Amino acid sequence: MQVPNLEDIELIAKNAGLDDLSVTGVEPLIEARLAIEDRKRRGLHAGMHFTYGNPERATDPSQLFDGARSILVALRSYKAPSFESFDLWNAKTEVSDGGPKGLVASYVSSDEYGMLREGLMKLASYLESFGARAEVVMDDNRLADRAIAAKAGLGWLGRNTMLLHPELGSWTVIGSVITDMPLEEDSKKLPDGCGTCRRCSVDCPTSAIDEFGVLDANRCLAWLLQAKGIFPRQYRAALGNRLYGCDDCQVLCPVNDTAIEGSRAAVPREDKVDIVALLDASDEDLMDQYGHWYIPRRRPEYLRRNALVVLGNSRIGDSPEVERVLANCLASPHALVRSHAVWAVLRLGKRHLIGPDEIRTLTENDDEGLVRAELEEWGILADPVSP
Ligand code: B12
Ligand code: SF4
Ligand code: SF4
Repeated sequence: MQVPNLEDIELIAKNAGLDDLSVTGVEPLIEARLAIEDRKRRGLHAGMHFTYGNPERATDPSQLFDGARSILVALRSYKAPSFESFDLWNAKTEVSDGGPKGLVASYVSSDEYGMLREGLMKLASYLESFGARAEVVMDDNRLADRAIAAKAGLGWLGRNTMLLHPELGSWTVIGSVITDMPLEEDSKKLPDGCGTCRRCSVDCPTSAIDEFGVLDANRCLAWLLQAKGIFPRQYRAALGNRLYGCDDCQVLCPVNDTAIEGSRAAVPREDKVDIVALLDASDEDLMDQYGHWYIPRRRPEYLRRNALVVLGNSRIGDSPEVERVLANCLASPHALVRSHAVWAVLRLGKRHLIGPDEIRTLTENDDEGLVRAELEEWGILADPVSP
């Protein structure tokens, strides 16, 4: 099989919006496997599946297909959020003239995964034109992306667990093309560049990073926004205005201070969401607008759950619009939504929205006792009708 030279591959990658690329082999990622198993054993994965579902497979790229020999690992750099949109140490929802806004993490504020996939597909087609087999794998349970990128020498794994590229920083998404083509390896493992810095550990709003490179997903806001069930009460205030994802441990990272921007920008999407409009939207509209997010069980009530926590954190005073949507949420058919509406109402000091009639209807169809538990937390009698 004829093998193309790396310069040509790099040029195609660059033109396809990929900002760095390296070639590595398919040997197993032993340290990564041990790391995943360790997090699992300690319960730090918070029940997530992803690479934790089958650590052995996720860290053995040779299993991707019979005959796989080389991996092109690519990074796509995306735009860092503007510093002004952050209120890092004082969690509170931004309240502007247009009402409270929820913040969307930068990697989804434009279609970065779409652009990454497109770029990787172009690389795969190029290899296929030489008669090779080539498959794209990105953000997939079958491969630990950061570990393969670190092995390919595209950066080091930082204290915050991100892959830190010496020039692009951590504002990158990672993907690979696996091929049976015998490409020459050009990777060289980079040394740790974090040194004695501990900023991400110190400033994470929920102290989710204690040990170097170990994330406790039970505390990580990025995960809690995607997890099923109630949003844990102890982390609601810390959520501040984050509606989807969390960028704090990157915004604070000094390596990102000098990060250069990628070559091709993706089409921007929303980076701030109007919370009142979200809570007013129908199920259908919510899924149309935010269906590209990871939403537990694909159920729109989880978007409302998260939006209600954000709303509760806003310091909005008198606002008929806000009171109207809160009253609607208190009457939601979903106990999950009602329980978070109770929290938001009481956190905003709007106790008058919960009268005796509301208490009665709130606790109906509350099989798991979610609303009752919330009312009890606030010292409100949950069941005035029972004997
Ligand atoms: C599960 C997951 C999450 C979980 C858990 C994250 C975590 N830190 O584990 C949650 C939902 C919290 C999450 C959040 C985010 N995620 Co995420 N996530 C993933 C996913 C699907 C799997 C990650 C994984 O395997 N975790 C398992 C743990 C144990 O891995 P780890 O902590 O990274 O540890 C690795 C290293 O320690 C390594 N290792 C340890 N020792 C050694 C030694 C050597 C020599 C080597 C080579 C490796 C190695 O082994 C481990 C396994 O890779 C990947 C996609 C994928 N398929 O890989 C994206 C991914 C990691 N996420 C990504 C992003 C962008 C994010 C967010 C920034 C999104 C946001 N803004 O909200 C946050 C960042 C939070 C953070 N600090 O991690 C990017 C990261 C890009 C980058 N430059 O690092 C990825 C790679 C997706 C992608 N394809 O681009 N994510
Ligand atoms: S994503 Fe946010 S909550 Fe998670 S570790 Fe980073 S700073 Fe902490
Ligand atoms: S904030 Fe400091 S310790 Fe954390 S990842 Fe960045 S350089 Fe490393």
